[in-house]
Amino acid sequence: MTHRRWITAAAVAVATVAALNTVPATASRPYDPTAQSLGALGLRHKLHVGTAVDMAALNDANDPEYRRLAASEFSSVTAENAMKWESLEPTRGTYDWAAADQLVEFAKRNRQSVRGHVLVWHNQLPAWLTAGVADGSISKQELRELLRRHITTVVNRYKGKIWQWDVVNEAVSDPWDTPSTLHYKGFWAQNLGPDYIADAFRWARAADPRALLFYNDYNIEAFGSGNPADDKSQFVHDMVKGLLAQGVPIDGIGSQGHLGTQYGNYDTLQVTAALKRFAALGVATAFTEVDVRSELTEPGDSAEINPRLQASAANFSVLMKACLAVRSCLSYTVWGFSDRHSWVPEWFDDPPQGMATIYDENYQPKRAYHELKSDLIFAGPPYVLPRVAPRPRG
Ligand code: 9MR
Repeated sequence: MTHRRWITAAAVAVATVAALNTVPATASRPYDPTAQSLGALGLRHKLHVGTAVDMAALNDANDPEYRRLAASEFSSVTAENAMKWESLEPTRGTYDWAAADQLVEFAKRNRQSVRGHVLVWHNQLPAWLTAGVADGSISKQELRELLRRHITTVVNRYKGKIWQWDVVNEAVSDPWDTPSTLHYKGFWAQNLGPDYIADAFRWARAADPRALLFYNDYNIEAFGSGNPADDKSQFVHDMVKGLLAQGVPIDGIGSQGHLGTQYGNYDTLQVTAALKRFAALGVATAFTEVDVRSELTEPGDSAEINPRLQASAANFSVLMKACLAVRSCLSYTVWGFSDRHSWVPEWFDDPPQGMATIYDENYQPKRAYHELKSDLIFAGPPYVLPRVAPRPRG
């Protein structure tokens, strides 16, 4: 090889290594991607892999493994409950920031991004608020003002520290609700009408010009009939399109990703297509609350557990591969990382459900964890390229 050719070859090799963001192997330090965390492997693709954090578990001195994994395995965190209105303002006029502040500090110490969850939702509202509206002591006009003040106060407190805010959560009904035609549901729509959605995004933007502002919902992982009357993905798509046309500063659509192995499951290309349709609106996307639960009919029976572990892993992987395939998909967050701390068994008891996360109750990684890891390791150009984040809309 001539000197010149050799230099060219060396330059190409260096550029390739840089592009893949990998560490070259040496005899003394063989490169082993399986030893890397999900968070580190995700960053090869500029993808944040995150988890929801349960503050009680994080602070439990008898459960140090929770804190260790929350700190080391993920590049992003979400407060599972600590930033909800009932947690922040349990008594009217008195904010309790302790837990939310603690999570933001934890993230900073561990160089993690924070997804803020959640500014406007019909659940986990303070009792003083819902009771006041119910007994008429809080008027509609006052309610709107209380919402404006809440959003402004919370966003302002964490200004510059939150990467993505879930501004509005779960505003749309499901086909099993009454009426079955999809509509704006819940406390806020009932009391303020659907305009609260545009208002909320505008108020959030006014308080933080840099955070990415998301609409977040479940059962929008794939499109269905394409009719917004019964296809929730289409409804959300059309809603966001309408908001953008009105100049509302919405930057992203969060697809929660609460799946169950007992349901018909999606395939990767279906989910990829859904993300692309959202992305075509010009917004970012993210999986924000991924878990895959199973019915536990015969606990301990390996003939049942094996297919459930396998199906759960496949579902986690479908969402990850779809996310990797679409450059607008900025983050992939699991809703709790261990079966020891998961909302699922508390919520679904007839029949009991569980096994929804990527580590078992003893913090041993499950098949789902290994599949996510392989997805991150084996992905790369030309089809999987680094994420492209939008500039926050003014
Ligand atoms: O995981 C959360 C659980 O601890 C709470 O009790 C529950 C109360 O509504 O909310 C859970 O988180 C929800 C999230 O905030 C929004 N999407 C659905 C999640 C699971 O219910």
